[in-house]
Amino acid sequence: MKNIIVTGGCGFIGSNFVRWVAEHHPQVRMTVLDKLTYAGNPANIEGVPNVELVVGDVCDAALLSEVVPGRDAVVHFAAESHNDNSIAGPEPFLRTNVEGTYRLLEACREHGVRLHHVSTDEVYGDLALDDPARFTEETPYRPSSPYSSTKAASDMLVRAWARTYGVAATISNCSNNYGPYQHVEKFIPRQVTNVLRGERPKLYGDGLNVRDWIHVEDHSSAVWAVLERGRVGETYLVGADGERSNLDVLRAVLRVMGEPEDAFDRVRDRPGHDRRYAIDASKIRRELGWRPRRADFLEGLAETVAWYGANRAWWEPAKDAAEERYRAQRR
Ligand code: NAD
Ligand code: TDX
Repeated sequence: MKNIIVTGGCGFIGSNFVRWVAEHHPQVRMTVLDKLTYAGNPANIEGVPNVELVVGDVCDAALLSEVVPGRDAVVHFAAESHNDNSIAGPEPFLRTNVEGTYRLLEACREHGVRLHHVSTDEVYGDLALDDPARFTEETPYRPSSPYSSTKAASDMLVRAWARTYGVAATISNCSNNYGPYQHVEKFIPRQVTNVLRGERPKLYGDGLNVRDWIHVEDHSSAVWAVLERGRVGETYLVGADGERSNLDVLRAVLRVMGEPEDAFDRVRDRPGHDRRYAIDASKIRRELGWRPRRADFLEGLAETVAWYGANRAWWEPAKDAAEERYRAQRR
């Protein structure tokens, strides 16, 4: 891997991946292809060596036929990624997540380029709180939200193109990421930036929903492991044994920020809200020797809180618009 395209490389995970690759594999040249939607910020990759930014849409077949040929791989992070937005307006999710993945598959097929598709554990639906099971690569797809159903559709396209046309594709399905540069609409940054602005955090429903948290650096190293050592045609689940209820996470945020643990509001629940996600990452550990290095959640959380405190100029311009969207959704 010497020359790769990173779609969505100005978003949260894509930009962390770009910075991680630049640090750990400085010989790799990266072209970031990003539409710069509300979620994309070129400042996220400013100053990173060996990176070129092409502003454009993954649905633009003509553009793909210019940038894809001759690459070692396309690493596909670009997506509409927020569940609440998908409930309020699903159309861009269909376009970017489904049609965009289709266009990339066609470009990779035509030009014989490897594709790594970055996906989510949400394609498996949810588990009950008391279910001992965790998701594995064999769990049947059962997505619940417009967002997760479009990600499930994109995974299916990748599998079909790999089997039918022999596209050299791999897929990773990761659990909930946290860390620096995450958009203020998402759970942890929303609560941290609320506290920083003197506003109360907002917890959906009873707050007992469980997410399986992983630091974004560990997701980056997992995607790299699949790119370098993954078997073409395979799917790898990525997680760091980080199951926690939203209530626990919120109380931890409040503790780290020196606030009383009950200083938050309960608000209307998300329609169709998935109860619990949990990943069994044995396959990527066993086959690729991947290990999470940032598995201490409370340490990573404290560092993330400090990052938002030190980077107000990065998140403040996006905060009012994000809260306006929530007001319209009344969450
Ligand atoms: P994000 O919303 O922060 O970033 C998405 C990026 O894609 C932005 O830079 C945006 O400008 C770009 N983009 C959107 N539409 C585009 C288009 N049509 N063409 C080109 N670029 C476009 O998302 P994220 O949280 O960084 O997620 C990245 C990927 O990882 C997504 O595919 C998501 O499904 C997956 N994922 C996310 C998580 C998580 O916890 N956030 C977990 C597992 C998987
Ligand atoms: O204000 C909030 N209050 C709240 O209680 C917000 C924004 C969220 N929540 C809850 C909903 C979820 O149970 O917190 C949990 C996490 O919410 P999000 O950050 O919106 O993440 P989630 O819906 O779990 O999806 C995330 O992980 C999987 C990413 O956004 C997806 O892109 C990824 O695929």
